[in-house]
Amino acid sequence: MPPHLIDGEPHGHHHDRPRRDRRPGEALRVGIGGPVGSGKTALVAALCRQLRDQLSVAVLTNDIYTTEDADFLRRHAVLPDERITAVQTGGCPHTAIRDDITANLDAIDDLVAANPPLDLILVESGGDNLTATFSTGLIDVQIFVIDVAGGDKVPRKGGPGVTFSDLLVINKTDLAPLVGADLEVMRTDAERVREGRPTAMISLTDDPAASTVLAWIREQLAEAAAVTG
Ligand SMILES: Nc1nc2c(ncn2[C@@H]2O[C@H](COP(=O)(O)OP(=O)(O)OP(=O)(O)O)[C@@H](O)[C@H]2O)c(=O)[nH]1
Ligand SMILES: [Mg+2]
Repeated sequence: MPPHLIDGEPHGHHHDRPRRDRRPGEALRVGIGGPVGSGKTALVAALCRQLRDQLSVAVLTNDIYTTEDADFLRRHAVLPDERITAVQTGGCPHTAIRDDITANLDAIDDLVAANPPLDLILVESGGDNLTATFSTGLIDVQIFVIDVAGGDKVPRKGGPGVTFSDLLVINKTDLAPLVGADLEVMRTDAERVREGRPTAMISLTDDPAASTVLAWIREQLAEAAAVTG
């Protein structure tokens, strides 16, 4: 099944939360959150592969006890080592991206210092549950990634990530027949709780370029460039 955007209107909704003050020339920071195993790191890898030749990209990962996600990205050489860094969050991954974001901000400073001027920084949150969201002091826009294997009830359950993220990604549509998930139900429920915010249904297995998410990121970059010059 091809990737599909539910809401085709790229600028069709109003921002409903405060935004970080981006200074001219600063990288756009995109948060990528969502439950354990939904495909956040796979999406980060896909985006890096697609964007690294045209843009200056860096990645920051948040893991609970390890640096596994950063190690995976390095092992697969999606970016040079100095463009990938990790924060080990200890017990509470959502605290590090929502409440006490100091370690993340320090890590971003380090990425900026170690590299030529950056256009884009992808910040992956430690996977935990449906309640994790990023502080607007840390990122400019956020993507929330859920997957089909979690069941077709997930969009209906809502939660801040599912409802208010700037882009909801429903990944692993290739698994729908295997787990008996109804994609049409997921699409309709997402549409209802999100009230016009966009949703992308994708399969990184079928579309390793993550084309709909990529198009959305390019749109965000263009919009950000128009604002700060
Ligand atoms: N079938 C299928 N598997 C996928 C897809 N996308 C990712 N996966 C697999 O799902 C597993 C988890 O993917 P990750 O990218 O590690 O997920 P994550 O959200 O980063 O996980 P945590 O960081 O541990 O929370 C991996 O084995 C991926 O290969 C997809 O579209 N279809
Ligand atoms: Mg991960």
